[in-house]
Amino acid sequence: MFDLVIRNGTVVTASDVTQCDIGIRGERIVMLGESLPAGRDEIDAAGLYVMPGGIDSHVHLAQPSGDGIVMADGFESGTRSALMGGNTTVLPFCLQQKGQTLREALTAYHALAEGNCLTDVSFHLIITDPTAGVLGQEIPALVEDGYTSLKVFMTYEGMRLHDNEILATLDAARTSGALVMVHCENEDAIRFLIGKHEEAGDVSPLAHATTRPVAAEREATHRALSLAEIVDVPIVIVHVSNREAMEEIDRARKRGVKVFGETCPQYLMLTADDLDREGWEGAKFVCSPPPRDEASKAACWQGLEQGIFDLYSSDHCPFRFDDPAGKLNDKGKTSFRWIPNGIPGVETRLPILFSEGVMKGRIDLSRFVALTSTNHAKLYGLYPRKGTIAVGSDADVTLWDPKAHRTIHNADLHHGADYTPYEGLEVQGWPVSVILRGRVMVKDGVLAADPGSGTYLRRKRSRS
Ligand code: DUC
Ligand code: ZN
Ligand code: ZN
Repeated sequence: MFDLVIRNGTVVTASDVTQCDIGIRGERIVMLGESLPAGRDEIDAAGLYVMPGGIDSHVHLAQPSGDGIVMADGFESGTRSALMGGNTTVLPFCLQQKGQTLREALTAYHALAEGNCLTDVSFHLIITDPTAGVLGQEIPALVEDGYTSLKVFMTYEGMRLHDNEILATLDAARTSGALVMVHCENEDAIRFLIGKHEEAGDVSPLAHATTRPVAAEREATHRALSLAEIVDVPIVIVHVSNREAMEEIDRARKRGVKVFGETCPQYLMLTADDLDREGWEGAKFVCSPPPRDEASKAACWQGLEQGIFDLYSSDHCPFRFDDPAGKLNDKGKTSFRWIPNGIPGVETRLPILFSEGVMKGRIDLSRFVALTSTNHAKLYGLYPRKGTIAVGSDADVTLWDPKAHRTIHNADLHHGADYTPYEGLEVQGWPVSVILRGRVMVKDGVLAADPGSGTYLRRKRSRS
């Protein structure tokens, strides 16, 4: 007897679309086939797409964000929002503060997550202080313990690494088998431009976009790829916003560099004009890299369709808008440079790509699954436990109703932010039910589980 059978659905994986039933026992899928025998529980998925649960491998939760600024989501609200948006696993970032060991950072971050999650979680490590101990001892030991991915920043004073530090971190990653994600923007160029804009009295949210131009992202992307080529190690270029950075990725691939590309909903749906909205409203769209122009949006869509991008992630980095601890903090109201960088999106990531990508014929169902789940699992060491529907995999399943029409309103979302950048967007297709390791967490749009249902995932090395 199965514990749960999902019957009559159209099962979609990154390789196939088939009609079959799914038999689940305990936390795992144990059988796929036609007309499976009865289960203790049954879900009739007729008319629905049955897909692997979404994996969002780029999420910021409870991340320290500077003086008096508080991220709008911790683990409970962030994973609840992820779950309601069709995700079963998220990978947030554990930030090493300068002077901290990675173990200290992890202990604090695990304490925040423990008992509070509604999806499974696993952490990437942000390296801000690559000491000899971090590089020589901690990274190799932590990779063995299942922390198999790192992020480095080329921008933000206090977080950015210089080229010599990036090289040393890439080298430690190569030796230990970690995968490095790189935030590519040229800090010195941005500082220079911020100085110019402030001198000229141009402090509006739009100046956030003009002081972080495509050239600053393109140059840093080129440099990161060159450094990876020199060390001979794979890297992930995260949150790519425009064609020129995409071309750097393409050229590096042709030289034989192993590089993976990620883009995000904001680069498909928003432009710098959104930062120029009335009053200080533009602050709602301040994120880095910034949204660009219509041509960049079209280029990023092309990158999803044609394979420049392997990953589509939210870069959920939520701050409240009308809040002294958020976008409109005292200094944030005086200049763009004090507006915290980041926008919410973990709950809307999948519906946006389903509606704008699949329903509008830009990508097919299997590509949707690859971009939103399977590739994340493969790259970050969770496959085949996660990211597919197969015998032996965790029973992480999302049921999609392709006929559902919704208008996105912040009031209906579950994150801690007081706005969504996609307010009023009409979408077709919605994740109506979500199953996490065999447990029905969301049933017909209604949350049916408590915090603590999600577990921490130790990961293998990347299958890149
Ligand atoms: N980089 C991110 O990856 N997320 C939000 C802000 C940032 O700069
Ligand atoms: Zn980043
Ligand atoms: Zn991010």
